[in-house]
Amino acid sequence: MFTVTYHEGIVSMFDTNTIMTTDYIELENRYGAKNYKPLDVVLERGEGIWVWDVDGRRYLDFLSAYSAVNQGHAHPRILQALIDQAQKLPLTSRAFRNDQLPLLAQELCELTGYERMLPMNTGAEAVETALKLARKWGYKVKGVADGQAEIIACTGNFQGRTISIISFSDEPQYRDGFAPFTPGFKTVPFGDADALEAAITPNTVAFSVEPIQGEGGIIMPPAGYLQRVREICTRHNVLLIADEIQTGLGRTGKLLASQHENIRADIVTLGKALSGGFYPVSAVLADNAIMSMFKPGDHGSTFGGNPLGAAVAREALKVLVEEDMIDNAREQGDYLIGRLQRIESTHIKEVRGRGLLIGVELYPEAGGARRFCEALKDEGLLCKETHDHVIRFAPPLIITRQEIDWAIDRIERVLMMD
Ligand code: IF1
Repeated sequence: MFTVTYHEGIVSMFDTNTIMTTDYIELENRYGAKNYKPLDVVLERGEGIWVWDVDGRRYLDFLSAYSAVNQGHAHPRILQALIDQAQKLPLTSRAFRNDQLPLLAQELCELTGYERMLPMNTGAEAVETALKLARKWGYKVKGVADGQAEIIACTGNFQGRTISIISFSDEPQYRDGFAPFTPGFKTVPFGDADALEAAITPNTVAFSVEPIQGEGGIIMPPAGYLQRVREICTRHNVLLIADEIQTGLGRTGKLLASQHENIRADIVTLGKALSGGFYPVSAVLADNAIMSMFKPGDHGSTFGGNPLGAAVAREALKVLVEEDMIDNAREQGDYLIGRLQRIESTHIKEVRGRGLLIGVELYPEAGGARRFCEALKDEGLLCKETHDHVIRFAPPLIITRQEIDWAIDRIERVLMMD
């Protein structure tokens, strides 16, 4: 039975000492917008690669909150940075300066080799910032007629959910019911450098690409693609925007996925693990020639660059480097991909990925990836399907070989089921 208890005027229908998974699911179904179809697991605690649900069951997190907890859940050093700063000064707005943003700016620029950074909050805001930066550069530097700037993106992209970003999405569900769309975008097939070159016009100001397409299904580019894209953009005076919000910060075994092909984008967007999963922090990186397009008042955000987020991001970057998580992602990712490739399941069409960003594509006859994710949940491993037939495996970058072996035993058992 329910007991009605009041907490500062908020009526809770449940006694939170006896509430169970099904109660939480019922509440969320009753009061929450249905904009997701999550697995029916209700989590209440996380530590490292492990999370626990309200019934005390432990799971290995193989999604890492879509690569936002590369450093592992509740990393103690980042937690302490959050607590320390929260007790001092969480927010100033950019009307005033604070003592954390300048240090994050220096540390992030020195780590990535870019001259300037612009702090935002969500990944989508960073992508929108990059688009605005590219358009303004197009008008002020390249000389594109006002209002004529074109930006090229790739089919199969996922770079956020704002109306301008879905304006270049080719996923019907992400667009359905949200027209009219922002003009000035076109798409070319991901991986096809010739198609990119053919699509460039004198009004093209930028090409925006994920080095590996995440939500598109962990789609790897052909070898040399990013190098050809870099050469084409340079030759046509088109800015190369690399969306590293999911692939960056060690996920693929290098600081930035672009580094696997030794290319340097003109603009880079970061997010997710930039805060270790504690707080929305995103950033746009560029050199002075591009970032100087923004004059005071051109662009901003209430929370962008706030001291709490900056303090958290500083520590998140420090632990990523000091605890050697990037090399571990490469080493353990190679091991995990190798183990997955040796699973002799008739369901598996392809195992692909780099570092700890891995997709296992199933044949359509397998009946869709969701049921395998449900079965893996029951085995104590949390992961998420993407685009029906791909299971995404993306554990925190701190995972050990022994923990991968624990996971593989369960993945193999589930993928061998009918
Ligand atoms: C959802 C996945 C989806 C991103 C890249 C920008 C953003 C994302 C490469 C925007 C965000 C999240 C959004 C979340 C699910 C997840 C996701 F790819 F990571 F799995 F959807 F594609 N660029 N990806 O991956 O960042 O505004 O969310 O901070 O919207 O369902 P955001």
